Amino acid sequence: MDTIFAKIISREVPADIMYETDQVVAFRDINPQAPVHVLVVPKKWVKGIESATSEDDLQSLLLAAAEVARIEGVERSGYRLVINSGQHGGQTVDHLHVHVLGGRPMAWPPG
Ligand code: DGP
Repeated sequence: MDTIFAKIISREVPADIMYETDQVVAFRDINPQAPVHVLVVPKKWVKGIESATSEDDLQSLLLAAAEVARIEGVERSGYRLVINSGQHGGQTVDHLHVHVLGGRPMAWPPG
């Protein structure tokens, strides 16, 4: 499915890509909610975590998110990984992605 993230992966739409592997692309969120706010996106389209299967490489996705946190220098101070799913989850782009949020304390529970 051709979402905005597919266009970022194919470089049709510019983004601040700060990390890439054969499996994922990571780029800065256009509307950052924290000093560090990076989206980690699988190159292979998956609509969301609710439709992911064991065929999808979720391990690479999560390990890439942890690597992004390391690169951004928030590993020691701490950070949050978020996957929004569906309407109540606040998902606005139908292409699975992990938010890496850091650089400030995070509230719990989320609003
Ligand atoms: P979610 O609500 O979990 O589906 O998050 C989607 C995020 O994608 C949201 O925080 C804003 C971000 N976003 C949407 N369009 C673009 C874009 O064109 N470029 C970048 N860098 N981020 C985008």
